[in-house]
Order: sequence, then structure tokens, then C-alpha cells
Amino acid sequence: KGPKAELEALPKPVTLPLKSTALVCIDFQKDFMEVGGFGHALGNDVTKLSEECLPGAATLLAAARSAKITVVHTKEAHREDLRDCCAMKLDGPRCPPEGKRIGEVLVEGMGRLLVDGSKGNEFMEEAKPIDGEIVVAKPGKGGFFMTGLHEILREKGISHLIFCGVTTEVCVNTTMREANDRGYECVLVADATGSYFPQFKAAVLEMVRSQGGIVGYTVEEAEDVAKAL
Ligand code: C5J
Repeated sequence: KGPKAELEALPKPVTLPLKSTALVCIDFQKDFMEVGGFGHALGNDVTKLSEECLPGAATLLAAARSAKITVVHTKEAHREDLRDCCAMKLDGPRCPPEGKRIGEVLVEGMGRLLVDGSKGNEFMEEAKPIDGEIVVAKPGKGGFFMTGLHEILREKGISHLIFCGVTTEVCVNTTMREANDRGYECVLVADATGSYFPQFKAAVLEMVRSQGGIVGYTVEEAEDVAKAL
């Protein structure tokens, strides 16, 4: 019942019932997309990410807002006292030369790495939430871990998720797999997701849609999703 969107997805077409579809924007934060953030602290070239996926994300957001579908934004964020950051994560990925860890400052003006409320933890302008949209702060890579996201989506009767965000092989892939296990139909939009590693992004897209859509579906262009909505 109600309006539906038909998507030319891979490995097969998918039908999205709009009332029960949500757009999920994963971690479009300065921490991953700007110099001085967490992605930079891990030794990545963060400069290409915005160009790669923000125009696509903005297209999806505009389409979702005009179709009035549910919009969710996640952010990877820790509390100021880091009590929600386990020792493994705190001591784990650190890269030379600075070797900064979560909660430390890499570049003045960006604030503490991955800490809620710091400049670097803010959303990118092009993918900022607006009033009425759901914002979920997550201490892990997956959007469902310690967040209540499943309960929020269930209460709204959501069954289908359109995914965009960064980075493709870390938080986007993890969240999609969590969603798949919880029974959501998942669609990943290729030009609205970004990775520091093109080969990892390509591998995720291929993995997701392999074996008849083992973790979900993929669509190449946000514009095609926008037209369908
Ligand atoms: C990472 C993310 N890469 N949002 N987080 O640590 O993908």
C-alpha cells in the first residue's frame, strides 16, 4: 500500500515502499573528511572524499526530504570523558608520525579527535541534519551498536534502508551488515559513499551485491534514486 519507488539496482531491481523506507547517512563528519580530523590522524589523504561522495549525498538528502521519507544521520562520537571508548579502540589504530589517539588534538581548531561537541566531530555542511531528522551518536563502527537505532526504526515501521556515507568499508559496511542481520532490505548508493581506498570501496560494492545480493543491493548514481523517489 502507498507510493513505491522502483530502483534499477544490482543484482536485481528493488521496490522501496516509501512509508517504510529510510535514508541512512553514515558519519559525514569533518573527522573523516577534513584535515586535522580522525581520518587524517590515521594517516589517510582525506582531501578527495568530499568530492567523491558529498554531491551524491546532497542529491539523496534533497530527494528524501522532498519525498518526506525518514532520514537518519549517524556520527561516530565519544563522550568527553571517553567512558564509551573501550581500551582496544583507544590504544588500537594509531599512526606515525603523530600517533594521536581518540580524545587528543591533532590540529588546533579541530578540537579533540572523535569527541562529541568538538569542531572535527561536526557534520559536513552539505550533509547536515535538519529539524525532524534522526541523529544517532555511535561509539562503534556500526550504527546499531549501543544506539537504539533498531528500536527507533522499528517504531517507525521502517523495513528498507538506503545507505550513503563514509567510509565505505568501515562504518558503512559494518552498519549495512548489522542492518541485514536485523531483517532490513539495504541499498548502497555508489556515488554517495566514499573511501580513502578505491579498491576497498570497489570490493564492498561487489561483495554486497554478490551471491544474489547477500548483504543487499547497489545503485550507481544518487540521481537515479532521486528520480525514483
Ligand atoms: C572509521 C568510519 N573509518 N566512519 N569510521 O573509523 O568509517
